[in-house]
Amino acid sequence: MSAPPDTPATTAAAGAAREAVDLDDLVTHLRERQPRAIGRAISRVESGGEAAAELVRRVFTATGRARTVGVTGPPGAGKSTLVDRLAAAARERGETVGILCVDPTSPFSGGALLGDRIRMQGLATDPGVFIRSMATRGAMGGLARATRDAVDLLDAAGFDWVLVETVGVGQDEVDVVESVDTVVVVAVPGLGDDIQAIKAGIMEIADVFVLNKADREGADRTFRDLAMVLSLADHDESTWLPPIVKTVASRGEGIAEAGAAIARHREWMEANGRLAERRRAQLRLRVETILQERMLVAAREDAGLEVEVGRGFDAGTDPYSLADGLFHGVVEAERERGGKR
Ligand SMILES: Nc1nc2c(ncn2[C@@H]2O[C@H](COP(=O)(O)OP(=O)(O)O)[C@@H](O)[C@H]2O)c(=O)[nH]1
Ligand SMILES: [Mg+2]
Repeated sequence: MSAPPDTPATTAAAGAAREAVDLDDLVTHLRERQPRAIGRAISRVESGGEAAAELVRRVFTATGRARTVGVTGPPGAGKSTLVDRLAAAARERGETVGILCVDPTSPFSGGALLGDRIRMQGLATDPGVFIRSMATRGAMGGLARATRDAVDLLDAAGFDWVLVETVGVGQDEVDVVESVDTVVVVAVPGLGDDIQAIKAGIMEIADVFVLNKADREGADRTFRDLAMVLSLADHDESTWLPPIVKTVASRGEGIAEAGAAIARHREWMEANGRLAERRRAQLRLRVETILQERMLVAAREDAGLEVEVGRGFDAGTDPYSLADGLFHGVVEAERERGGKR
């Protein structure tokens, strides 16, 4: 167009063009598995909004190839140690590994600890391994959304494995582990009453149990207790019975067996059409999360949520009527925009 060089319109257009080039570069370098680009891309999905959406849209067709594994369990169970060993084993087979560490209770220590340990084994300088701690800032549910997006990024970057370590088990962690193909639950000996908690909360999501710290007293007993609880669950030929694998992750014992159990689960899922089923459920969950996040943002930005709530409070309006009004406000604003943001 013929606008003078320094009008806001041309500045904005130039900015948008620069953005597009930046995004092209970012995607290209991400696909080349350049660590800096991967790091920047993950920061983008962490910040959420349109920046995250744009990036995921761009890489999505390149996803679906990586084997994704969630590792969850109580703090100190040995999740990081196990992830580290599984990564090292994969590297020995010549496979690449992307690792995400999600610990809402401690934004730094988890990743730092993991980083230190990997560094000790010399994996830190290995271009076949990428490690990242997910930041916890952002809205409720934002961490789970960002983690799912980050799994896509590592998948698109071409890592053979994406391992997600989460400290369990709150809803955020359940959401996170629901976004992987195989969920590994790490237990330790001497759980006692915790077996009940495992039974209640996490039994349903475990595909493989790892009984770590098998060098500790009471390992056999906990193994039997776990097996008992598992045998009580409904089970026939059409369901997967989660295996229990004993490991001493700190000494590298049982790692091959744990890796084999993970591989077996994945093969079973593929052979039974369960992988597609699970991924479809995951897609639905993601869409729902995005819709929730979007609706809230739109209600705040386009329908004046804050002001309306203030008015409603003074007038004694009930919450349903307020939500109705805001919902209509969002729909109205969307129509005026013609569906364009
Ligand atoms: N005795 C014993 N200690 C272990 C084992 N695996 C890990 N640890 C130690 O347990 C501590 C916690 O491990 P970490 O991997 O950080 O646990 P996370 O919090 O679940 O990630 C560390 O000091 C590890 O060295 C094991 O199999 N046996
Ligand atoms: Mg850890």
